[in-house]
Amino acid sequence: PSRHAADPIDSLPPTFRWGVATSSYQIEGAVAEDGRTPSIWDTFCRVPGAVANGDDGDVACDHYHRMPADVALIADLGLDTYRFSVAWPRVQPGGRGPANPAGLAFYDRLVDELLGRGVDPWVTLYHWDLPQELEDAGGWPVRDTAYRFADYAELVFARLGDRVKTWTTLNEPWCSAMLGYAYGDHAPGRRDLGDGIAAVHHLLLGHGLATQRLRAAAPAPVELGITLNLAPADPATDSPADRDAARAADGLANRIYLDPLFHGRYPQDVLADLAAEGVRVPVRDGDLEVIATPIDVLGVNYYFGQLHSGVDEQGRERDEGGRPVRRVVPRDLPRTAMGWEIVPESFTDLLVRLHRDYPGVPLVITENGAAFDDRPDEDGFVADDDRVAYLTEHLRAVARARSAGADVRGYFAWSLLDNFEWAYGYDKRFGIVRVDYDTQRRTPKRSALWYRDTVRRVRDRA
Ligand code: PNW
Repeated sequence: PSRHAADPIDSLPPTFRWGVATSSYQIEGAVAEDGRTPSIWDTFCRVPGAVANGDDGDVACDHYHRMPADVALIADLGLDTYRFSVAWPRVQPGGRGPANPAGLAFYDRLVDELLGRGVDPWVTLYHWDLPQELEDAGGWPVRDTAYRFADYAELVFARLGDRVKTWTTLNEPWCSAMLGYAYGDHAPGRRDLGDGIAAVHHLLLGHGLATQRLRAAAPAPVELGITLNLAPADPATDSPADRDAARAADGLANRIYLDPLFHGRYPQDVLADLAAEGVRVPVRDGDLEVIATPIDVLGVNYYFGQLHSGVDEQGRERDEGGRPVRRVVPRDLPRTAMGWEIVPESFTDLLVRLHRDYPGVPLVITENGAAFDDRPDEDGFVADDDRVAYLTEHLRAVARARSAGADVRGYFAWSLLDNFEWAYGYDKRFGIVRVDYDTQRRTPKRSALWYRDTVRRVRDRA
């Protein structure tokens, strides 16, 4: 085959990792089995109006009882890696104290099932299901939670570390901290900027402490990392006000995580913005050294980019309270069912920018995908050409970023299955495999077959 591939996807190397991702609360169900205690999401789902249709994760995709068949699905798609998360309240009920062997046994079986089918397990330790008891003790705004997380990480590692070689501490601390504690859209539903920022710091501290503990506990080399959802923030125009709005948005979405992780400091401009709101980051001596503990891989979740403006519709740069105007300017671009603008070019820009500003750390796309208004035929098959187009364009964006020097090592589609999409409940479907929630039947969508064929083609070319 020619070295100059017509499709940039065909330039991805033979060593490139191909996978799918899920998370515990979104697929497992079985919320009261084998000693699992409630998480903040079990509680939040019971708050009237918090989740669409009053949906919850009680049953979800019933993955807890269908795990071997779901693993078979992954293997049949020809994928080499599966990214899943461990439910903290399953393996350490209440968030402290001894392990729950029955809860750990599930992940033990999952790992063995994967390895038996030639699929590499990638474990995420925290994908948002904080034990409710820890929330009752203050949650992520409280410093102690970081230490509880490090203990929990060690306990999972002690059981799975002999077979799992890649570990992600946190999934998307922006969502945990800001959606959970500052904006109230996610569990536990608090709305306080100070709580949100304290949560940011304690999540990062927990990440650093856990990284140190796992590194010390590992007998052989392991790959340790964190996954961030990074949101490209571009100015709507070249005006100083719009550029400042984009700077501020980038600061709070991206640099407040990246700078401490890779440069050992919080960005000054973000600290100044927060101080203007009367908020400070609760940093203690030595915290930043812990947070900047070297990692082996940065997980990047990308869904959309946004344009930002510092000017309102009337041309004013200050709101009534004298604060700078901050607003997202919608573009005339196609959107997913989430209302998210489809901007693959921003994905390339983001990866190239990471390579430039935070050089040296390999990148893996730990999530990328889209919800669309799927219409199954009478056999449950979904001809999701919109999702195929989304995934194709975004994989091309990854390949282009690699050609521009970004060290991207792999790609995980979000998600294997339609699942519990947080505050949107079961309304929004991100799966490449359809789930019929009445029968729990799984039917690969056209996008799953496309993904299988693409992976096979790229591997065969090599
Ligand atoms: C991620 N935003 O969440 C999560 O890691 C997944 O669990 C989730 O299902 C997936 O993306 C799709 O939403 C996000 O508002 C939630 O920017 C919200 C945002 C981004 C990511």
